[in-house]
Amino acid sequence: MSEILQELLRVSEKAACIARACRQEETLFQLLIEEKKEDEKNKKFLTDFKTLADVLVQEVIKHDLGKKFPGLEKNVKGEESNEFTNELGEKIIVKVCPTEEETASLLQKVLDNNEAAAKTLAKAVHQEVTVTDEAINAVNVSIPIDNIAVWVDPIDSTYQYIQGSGDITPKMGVYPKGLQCVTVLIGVFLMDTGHPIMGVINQPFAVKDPVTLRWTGQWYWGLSYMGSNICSLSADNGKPNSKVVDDSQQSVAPGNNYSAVTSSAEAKDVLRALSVVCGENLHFAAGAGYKCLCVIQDLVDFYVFSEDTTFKWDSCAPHAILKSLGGGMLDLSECIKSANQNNDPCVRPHLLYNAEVEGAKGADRWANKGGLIAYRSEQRLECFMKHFLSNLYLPKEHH
Ligand code: 2IP
Ligand code: CA
Repeated sequence: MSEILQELLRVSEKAACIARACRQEETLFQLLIEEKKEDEKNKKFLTDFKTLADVLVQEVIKHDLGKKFPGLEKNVKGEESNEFTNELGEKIIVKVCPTEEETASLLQKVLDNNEAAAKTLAKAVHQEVTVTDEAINAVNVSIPIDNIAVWVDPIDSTYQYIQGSGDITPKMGVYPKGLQCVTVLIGVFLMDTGHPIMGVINQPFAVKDPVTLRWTGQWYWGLSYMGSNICSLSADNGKPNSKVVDDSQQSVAPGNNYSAVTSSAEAKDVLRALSVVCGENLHFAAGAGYKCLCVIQDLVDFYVFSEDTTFKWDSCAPHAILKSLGGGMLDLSECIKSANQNNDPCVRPHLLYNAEVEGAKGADRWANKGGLIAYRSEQRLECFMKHFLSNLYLPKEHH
């Protein structure tokens, strides 16, 4: 059994429990949706609860992984910093304390003295969470703990987490927005090569009980290391006949051959090319992690995004899972460049996780600068890229 994978899954579930608690416990939900006007803000306290929820979940993941694997916590990285300086210049460090009571009193300091909310949150932070996943018990791969680091996105798709509805109807299985688009992402990579090797995606709001209105989650994991490729989903996803497409038939008109998901923020020329190639099978969805999940679940063939607004913490976990299924995640701008230079298509520009963007500052140091394309099948990728690229640079229509 791979203890590390087991622990990643367990902490992802704890994170999901905290995420659910913040929406389902009334004292916390009120804080989550509350938008304070500038002059209502109490300057002595950290008033942005959504940032606190994010940071706290990240700290729980770091704390629990460090407890089980001492030293690993130093290599757990994410978007959030746990240091806050309020407008009075006081520094507050949000962390998991040794006891629930201590965590509650620390949280009370940053929660405008709201004792009830601090206690509820501390209870979620210190609760015992256990998970059972038969398939994970069968994984027998030893991972070099000294050479691994972890990218964490505690709550991806924060906007949907706060504003999202629980009653969105999916289109061909894909949720364009809503709570289903929220994910907890934990990805492990090798520090020396930057390659992703393990990932967990936890979807805290996967299914809503129509009677109790309570949510249950769903998790997905994958491991791809030294020739071992194991995933919580099988490579054919249990639907062996779901995608029988003969890519060699060039006469088949593009338009319903391929399917893709992208962001509503995608650039116009890319959208135009995607629409030509995918037709009605082009989807839009919120959340970088969720869009990857659509590829992992085989709801679409590709997630394509040309902008630089996804980050290492968004892609590391899904990338590892895609690798375990025989796919991957590439730098889109490098793919376009190498296609133009007629380079060997076998040498693919996989995203790496250990190197900063040169000259960038802040979060942008860890941006997926050249955009990305996520895929499950190498073969389909190759054919898709040909169609996509040939449509990307069509001369614009003259008026
Ligand atoms: C965001 C989130 C957004 C996504 C953006 C991510 O992370 O996943 O939904 O934009 O790239 O960085 P889009 O939905 O347009 O793809 P977070 O919510 O954690 O800031
Ligand atoms: Ca994110």
